[in-house]
Amino acid sequence: MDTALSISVPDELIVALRQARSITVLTGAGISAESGIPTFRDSQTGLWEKYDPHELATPEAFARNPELVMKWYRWRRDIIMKAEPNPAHYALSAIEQKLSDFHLITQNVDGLHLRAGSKNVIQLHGDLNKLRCSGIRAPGSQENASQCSFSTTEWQEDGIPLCPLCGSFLRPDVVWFGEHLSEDALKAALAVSKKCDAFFSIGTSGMVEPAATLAYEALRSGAMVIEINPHPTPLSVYSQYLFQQPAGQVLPKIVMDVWK
Ligand code: BV8
Repeated sequence: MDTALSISVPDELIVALRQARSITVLTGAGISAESGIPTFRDSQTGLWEKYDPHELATPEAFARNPELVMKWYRWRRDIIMKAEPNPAHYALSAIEQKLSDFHLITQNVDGLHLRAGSKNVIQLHGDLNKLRCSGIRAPGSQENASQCSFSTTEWQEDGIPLCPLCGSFLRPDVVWFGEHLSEDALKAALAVSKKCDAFFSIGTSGMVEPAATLAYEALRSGAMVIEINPHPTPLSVYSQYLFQQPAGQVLPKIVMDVWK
């Protein structure tokens, strides 16, 4: 049996979503799990088993051992390059085309929402497909090297790419732990979380700040919260609707029942 058909969308939710003026969605690593991309909290595999992502995704780790950090990101980027968007990504892209006031915020850096056709995506934590100047001097770079505005999507095969403008190391264009998010992105994410009638939290454990506060901002503003996650999270008790099945099965069913 098609597992998506075994998911039932309550009638009152169907009516509420059809009547919603504004819908906001926050996604986390779980929405890409069915594309074969390990989530942050999945145990890392192979070489990376002994590393905690929180240890590697920091400016200190990069300053201390840029080779290791770039190796890790190259490993993750290889997985992303081989991955394809899954039905959950496509379902969100379909909803965006049907609604005039729909906003997608993602914590993911894999770019799969864009590849699935979503246009208006707030990438809170950056984009792993891009590199930017780190401002960290490479041996022999100009003395007064400081972070410049260079960025590229060209990753060289190995080693640490250097900024062609100032000679500093290039780094992944993502937000590391301990780094501030882009003010504009966070402001936009907060605004659309506060103004929506319905807020979907999809595939996120809700452990990372400030992204985790967005659902509570929506709740405080009176929005209905719908969580899609096979496992319970701190948000589950506050969610009006819980779908504890994979997003790749739940979202296409919601699109079919609500917007077909
Ligand atoms: C910051 C990019 C200000 C890099 C990432 C309070 C105030 C200020 C800071 C903090 C604070 N509290 C804590 C902090 C520090 C820190 C933080 O939150 N730490 C955590 C660990 C406690 N926050 C920061 O540092 C942020 N910066 O606040 O700046 C500041 C600065 C300095 C000093 C003071 C203040 C920056 C955070 C951004 C970090 N960068 N990514 C990279 O990717 O390499 S975060 C990283 O974790 C990923 O983006 C990932 O998406 C994100 C969150 O994890 P999830 O997406 O939720 O993924 P996870 O694996 O946890 O869960 C997956 C879920 O999916 C599970 O629940 C699973 O059940 C579910 N699932 C599985 N399969 C499916 C599924 N769901 C649906 N369908 C399925 N098939």
